[in-house]
Amino acid sequence: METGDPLKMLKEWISASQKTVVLTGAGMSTESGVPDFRSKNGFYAHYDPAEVASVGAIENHYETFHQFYQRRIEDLKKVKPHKGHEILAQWESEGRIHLIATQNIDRLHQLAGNRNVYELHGNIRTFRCARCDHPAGEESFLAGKRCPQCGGPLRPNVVLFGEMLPQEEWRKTVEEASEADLILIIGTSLNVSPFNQIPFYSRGKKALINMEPTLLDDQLDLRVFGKAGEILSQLHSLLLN
Ligand code: BV8
Repeated sequence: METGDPLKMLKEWISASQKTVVLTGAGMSTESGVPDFRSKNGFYAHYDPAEVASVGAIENHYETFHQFYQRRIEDLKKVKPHKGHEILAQWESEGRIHLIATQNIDRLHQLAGNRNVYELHGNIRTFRCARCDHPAGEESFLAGKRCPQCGGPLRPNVVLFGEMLPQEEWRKTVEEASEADLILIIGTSLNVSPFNQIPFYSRGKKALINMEPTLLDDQLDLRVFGKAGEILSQLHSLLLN
């Protein structure tokens, strides 16, 4: 772990990096008003992940599953990217960052203007039948409709616990990470695998911007504690000078 002012150190690393891959989690979106999962007032304080975000949830607790996603979809209609998202979009256009691999399903990175974004935990903007995979629309899902093809239950195209991550995006993320000289991890508890393994495909430096320590801090090279939007704004100002 490095010593000295972590913010200035991180600014130097970003400045010097030839290839930076950014990994984000729910902490990247809380300043847009989207709750995270494992903080004290996060989603999992009110919902059991096994009941709402696992494959079994659809078969055994469809009502709770449907309510969980219905609420998140409705809430997302009111949120927009914050300063931190906008800075990451500017950094992509300036060539400072190469790729964002996100666990978030809110598409705020894309709304802010980032084009190289891999959604490794899917999204809640597109839907399908949980039984026959027939594509479905948001309004059908929100209305609790069944699949017109087979009568099965509808679901968002998120990656639930026990499901594989999208293989092509996963392969490309691992490839980019293995060539990166800086992995910048923002707003995640690094609880969930295999996403939390991505930093370790890189031989480069691994830096964290987060409100609190994560499970893997002892394997990281630098940590800046604070709010993503604020830290990214400070880094942005430092990089301008
Ligand atoms: C798979 C649905 C294999 C989408 C989610 C036992 C031990 C170890 C692993 C396992 C195990 N049992 C099962 C597993 C594997 C499992 C897993 O990792 N479980 C963990 C939790 C124990 N993983 C899987 O099942 C994955 N699939 O492994 O498949 C396989 C192989 C063959 C065949 C079939 C399958 C699939 C992972 C599922 C991902 N989907 N939910 C949704 O509804 O969103 S997980 C859920 O957690 C979300 O997706 C979310 O993206 C993800 C990670 O959460 P974070 O983003 O990190 O959010 P969190 O709240 O935890 O942390 C936020 C952090 O930000 C906090 O530290 C907070 O302090 C900070 N913060 C907050 N605000 C700010 C901030 N920081 C800065 N600024 C702020 N403003």
